[in-house]
Amino acid sequence: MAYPKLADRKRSAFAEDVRLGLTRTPQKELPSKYLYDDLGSALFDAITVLPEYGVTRAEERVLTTHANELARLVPETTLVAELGSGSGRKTRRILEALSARRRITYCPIEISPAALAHCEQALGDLARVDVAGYQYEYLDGLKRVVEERRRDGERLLVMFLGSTIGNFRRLAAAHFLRDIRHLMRPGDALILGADLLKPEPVLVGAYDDAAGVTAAFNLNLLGRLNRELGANFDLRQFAHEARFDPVAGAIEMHLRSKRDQAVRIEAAGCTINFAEGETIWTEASHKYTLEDVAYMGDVAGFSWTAQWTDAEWPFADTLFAA
Ligand code: AVI
Repeated sequence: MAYPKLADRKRSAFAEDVRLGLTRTPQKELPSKYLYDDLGSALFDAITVLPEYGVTRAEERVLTTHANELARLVPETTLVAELGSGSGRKTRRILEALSARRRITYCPIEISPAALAHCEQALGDLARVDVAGYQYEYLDGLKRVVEERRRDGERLLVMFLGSTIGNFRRLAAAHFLRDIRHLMRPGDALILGADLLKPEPVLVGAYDDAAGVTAAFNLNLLGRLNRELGANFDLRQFAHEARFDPVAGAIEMHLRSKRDQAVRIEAAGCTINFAEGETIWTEASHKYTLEDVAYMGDVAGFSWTAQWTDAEWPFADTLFAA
C-alpha cells in the first residue's frame, strides 16, 4: 500500500487528537492549536481589535515605542524568524528598525496558509527586507529556517509575540522555550511577548466579549470538526464560557453542552456523549508576573537582556540572549 499523502496523515493525526481529547475523563478537551483554521484565524484577527482584548494593542505600543532600542540591542541581526506570523503592524516596526542599516531576511512561521499569505502580503513592501514564509508548526519551521537560511556566523532573532506562550501549560512552555534555545546559538536573541496578570473581571471580559466574537472563535472549533472530520455537532447546543483558574494563573475557554446529547465524529470513528452542563476545555491562556517571565527564560537557558512593559494594559516584551 502506498504511504498516505501528507494531507491524509494530517487529517488522521487531527482525528486521533480529537478522539483522545473527547474520550478523556473527567475533563474532555481539544488542543487549542486546532482553533486556527482559516475561519478561526480570521476570527482571531477580529479578536485583536475588540475593545475588551487589550493584548495586541498593548504589544503594538510596546514594540512601536521601543523598536529602535531593541534594534540597538541586537545590532548584528540579519535573520529574523517569527513563530506565528503575527499582525503586520507590530512586526513592521521591528523590521523597519532592524533593516535601517542592513538588509535582513524575515521568515514568518505559521500553520495557517491564509494567515501566512496575509503576513507575506502585509510586510512584502519593506525596502530592505526579504520575506520567506514557512507553513509549518513552530519548531519544525524554526528548524527549517535555521537549516536552510542561516549563513555561517549569521545572527538570528526569534520573535514569539502576542503571548502565544501563554497557550502552553507552564511546564510545556518551559520545555518549548528550551527547544527553541537548542536551535539557537550564543549571540542569537529571543523576544518573548507575555500578557501579565490583571484583575479577574478584566480577564474574563477579554475572553468573553460583548459582541460574541470570542464565542464564535471558540464554537468554530466544533464547526471545523463538522467540516473536516465529518462530525455532526449542533453549534447551537453548545455555549462559550471563559473562566479564570487562580491556581494555574490562567483564563480557560470551554464549550458547555446545553443538554444531554450524543455527537458522531465519523473520521475519528467514535460517538461522544455529553451530559447537560458538561464542558470541553479548548484553551488556557496563562498570565504572568514579570518574575515568571524572567524565570521561564532562565530555566530554558536564556539570559535576560531587557524588558519593556505597557502602562495601559499590563503586558511585557522581554529580550533574552541565547
Ligand atoms: C493567540 N493567543 C495568545 C490568544 C490568547 O489570548 O490566548 C488566543 C485567544 N483566545 C481567545 N482570545 C484570544
